[in-house]
Amino acid sequence: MSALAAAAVLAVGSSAPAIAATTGDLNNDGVIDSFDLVLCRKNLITMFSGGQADMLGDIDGNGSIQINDLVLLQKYVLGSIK
Ligand SMILES: [Ca+2]
Ligand SMILES: [Ca+2]
Repeated sequence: MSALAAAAVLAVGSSAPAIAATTGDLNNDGVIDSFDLVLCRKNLITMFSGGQADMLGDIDGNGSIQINDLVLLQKYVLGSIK
């Protein structure tokens, strides 16, 4: 299983159903594609301006969203890495 396919399960409260989220699938539509790439770029810009970025874009899992996460996501979407 690749790092991009690793799933993170977020539980919101004890009575709420768990929401499964996949690293790299920023719009949570079940596929990792160019739309996620656009969102990752947008999150990078938002983070640079002091906003809170969506951590699903933290592809390498180092705790922050940086340009290398965007590069990894782009390589995955283009098929050069799995
Ligand atoms: Ca997606
Ligand atoms: Ca990262």
